[in-house]
Amino acid sequence: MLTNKTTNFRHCLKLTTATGLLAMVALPAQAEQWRGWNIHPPGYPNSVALESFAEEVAEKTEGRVEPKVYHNAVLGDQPDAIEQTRSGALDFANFNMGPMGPIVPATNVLSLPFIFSSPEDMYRIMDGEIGERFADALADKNLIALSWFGSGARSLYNTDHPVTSPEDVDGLKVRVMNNDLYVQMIDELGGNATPMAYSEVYQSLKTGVIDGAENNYPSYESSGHYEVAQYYSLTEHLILPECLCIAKSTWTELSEEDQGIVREAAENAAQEQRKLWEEQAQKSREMVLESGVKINEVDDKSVFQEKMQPIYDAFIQEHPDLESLVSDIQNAQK
Ligand code: BDP
Repeated sequence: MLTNKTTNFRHCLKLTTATGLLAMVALPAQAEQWRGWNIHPPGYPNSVALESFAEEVAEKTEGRVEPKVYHNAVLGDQPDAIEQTRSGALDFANFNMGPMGPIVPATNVLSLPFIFSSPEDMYRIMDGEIGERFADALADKNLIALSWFGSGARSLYNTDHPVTSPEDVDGLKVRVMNNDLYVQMIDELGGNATPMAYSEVYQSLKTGVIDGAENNYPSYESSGHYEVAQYYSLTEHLILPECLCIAKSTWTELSEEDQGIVREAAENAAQEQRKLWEEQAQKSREMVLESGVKINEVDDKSVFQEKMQPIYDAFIQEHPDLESLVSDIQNAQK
């Protein structure tokens, strides 16, 4: 025989189950909570654009998807976050194509120094058929590139002197992003490259572990690197696209309608980011100048460019399948 206590418990359980079922019927389907990775602080052009993306997706899917952006790389450094997005542990992210190279070899083409002549050329080419080829290569590694952000041009900076010719790089310890091509790039200029996470650069500059690094104006400013490395030399050796990428598993779970919404929101975010970028690059430039940074032009960039030829040769020898991608980008700028 059942005791009263047990009967009551069973009764309770039945009621709870019934209420639970009712609730399930009455409530709308549960929202998908998306976690988004971002390396930059709030207010940075990419951060603002990612927030707009999240808002537009939440609004247009009527809450079926609720993306949340985590700024300042709190979810891990970039190479880590790329892996997390590939596996679906993270849902979306803004990735630079630099640290993407070791995972998606085709994207290394974008990291060949001086491959793009200007950010405008980069946008035009990435928005067209060539950009789709990169998106396909990313998709093969479980990353869906929805749109392309800009990141200006990267230039060298250091704590000691202006760089006007490759000789000025001789012996400099320079931090680079995690990609062997950048190690070769600094080697060719006679410096010593140290691949290192972005978050470690400030302290390493301060303590003299490295003498310099390379980045665009907004990152040079927002990271505070300009406080410690006050010579910024306009080598403009890399013009790297960045993607707004989604995990393939997250993408394929979406209905066709929601995929359309998400893609459009990503394209809008890219337009916003590109516009904000121009404004921020100006502001950051002025800000670092006011703080005493010495910016110098590099009159003859072709000397730097010529030094990069062995990198192109070795790359094509190692990846003959990517030769046409390299020449298609070059030809699209003639
Ligand atoms: C910034 C990029 C960011 C990189 C960083 C770096 O936007 O994705 O991680 O440079 O140098 O310009 O690591």
